[in-house]
Amino acid sequence: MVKITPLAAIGLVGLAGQAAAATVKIMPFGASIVGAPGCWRAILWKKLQGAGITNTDFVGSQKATDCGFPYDGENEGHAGFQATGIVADNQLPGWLSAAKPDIMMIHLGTNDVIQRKSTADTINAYSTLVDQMRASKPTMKILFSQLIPIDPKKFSGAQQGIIDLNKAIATWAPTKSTSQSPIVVIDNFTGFNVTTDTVDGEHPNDSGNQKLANKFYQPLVNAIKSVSTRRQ
Ligand SMILES: *[C@@H]1O[C@H](CO)[C@@H](O)[C@H](O)[C@H]1NC(C)=O
Ligand SMILES: *[C@@H]1O[C@H](CO)[C@@H](O)[C@H](O)[C@H]1NC(C)=O
Ligand SMILES: CC(=O)N[C@H]1CO[C@H](CO)[C@@H](O)[C@@H]1O
Repeated sequence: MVKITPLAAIGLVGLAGQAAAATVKIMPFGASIVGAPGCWRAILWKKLQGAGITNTDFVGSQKATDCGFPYDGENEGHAGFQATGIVADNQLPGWLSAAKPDIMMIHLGTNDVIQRKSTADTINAYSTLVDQMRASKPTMKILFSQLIPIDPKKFSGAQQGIIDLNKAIATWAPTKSTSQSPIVVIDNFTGFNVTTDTVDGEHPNDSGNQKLANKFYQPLVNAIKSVSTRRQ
């Protein structure tokens, strides 16, 4: 972190190149698919480095897990957590104020479905969480992933719950999106196969991690650019 004196700050206003290099903080947010181990985040970080996008800081109270190579792995992925539970326990505001993200990258709700929370209750929880994100930063950029499928043989009935919640996310997100704080929906369901892309019918394997990284990549690059060009 470089300390910017008032004089240098004035200089930055006119220098698009330097302004674009300002650090953009990204909070990956969700449950075990995000955090434990969540190696799609490592692959995603590596893709950003490969593209020369290095002005990022992944943030959150959870540390990097071992994904075979070093990467910026802080995150807010809490194994077993539900969107409805995070709201009930009012956990997000504290995580946000500790880390101050510019971008939220979210895959959250699989445990709500497994624990039979209704689609409506989970969507209501999402709305509260988005309000909390905007209370932390009014211009928060929000990447909201639809949920990857889970194996219906292992989680009886849950597959349909995932499909229902994904449909609800697609209709809810545009109503909650604003121009200063857009919600971009990322379709992580289509093309994801529980047999070949997960280790256990739920958590992504190498192939699934690659797919998640690929789906998140371009929306994340767009969000990083929109944050860094706005910065002064
Ligand atoms: C997933 O992969 C398995 C094994 O290759 C295949 O039998 C199945 O049809 C695939 N499912 C989907 C939804 O593509
Ligand atoms: C998981 O990913 C690897 C590497 O892409 C693949 O070869 C394997 O068949 C996948 N499935 C399981 C169940 O590990
Ligand atoms: C099953 C499911 O939720 N599929 C959705 C995946 O995302 C696309 C585009 O966002 C939707 O059209 C599908 O219905």
